[in-house]
Amino acid sequence: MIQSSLDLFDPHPQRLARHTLLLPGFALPELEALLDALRPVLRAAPFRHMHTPGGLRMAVALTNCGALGWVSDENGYRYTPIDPVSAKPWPALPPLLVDLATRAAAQAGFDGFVADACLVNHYLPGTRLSLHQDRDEQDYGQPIVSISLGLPAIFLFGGLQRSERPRHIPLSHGDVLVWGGEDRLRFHGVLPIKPGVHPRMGERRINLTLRKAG
Ligand code: MD6
Ligand code: FE
Repeated sequence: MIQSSLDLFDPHPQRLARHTLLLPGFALPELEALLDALRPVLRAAPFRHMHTPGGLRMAVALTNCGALGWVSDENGYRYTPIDPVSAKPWPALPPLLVDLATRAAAQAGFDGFVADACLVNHYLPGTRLSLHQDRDEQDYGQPIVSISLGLPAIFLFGGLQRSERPRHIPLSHGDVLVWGGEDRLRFHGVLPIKPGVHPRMGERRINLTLRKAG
């Protein structure tokens, strides 16, 4: 069968699990505006390598914007209103990002999602993110909206037990993943990023996760 060429430009959402929806290319129409909005955020709160409570330096560099930002140090993981590096509030969440997340969440059946936190992860080739659960937010009834930019990644999509073998989900530049409900506490991670240079983003992958943390 010959695939309609239109499908290449308007791929269908893919339901990966009951409450997990992959929206291929969903962020692409607003990509340049999104990058414009991100630039001042990264100036005010540059990427940094945090440490796990056990003292290990995280391979992923990260920062935040929004009323709350996720931090990790010797005292544990938590959301804080203040960036410990600048000692100022995190930069504001760009309205464009809040709106994109609300629309993506609605497509997945989560109406009225309003993000108050955005964690920004930076990966170089070779960087990985080990299996974890996201459980520092107040209300697990709220979904997480994840936007992938730059180099492609293999997302590890596991189960509610760490021991469950994760599925491998390819994520590309502009893809948006929404998950919540019974999938909200699934273990997940990212395999080491393959070497490469993305035509728009260069030698990196950036992932934005929008959350309702407070
Ligand atoms: C990443 N993402 O894709 C890491 N967490 O770089 C996450 O850890 C994540 O994509 C919760 C929900 C969606 C995610
Ligand atoms: Fe996560």
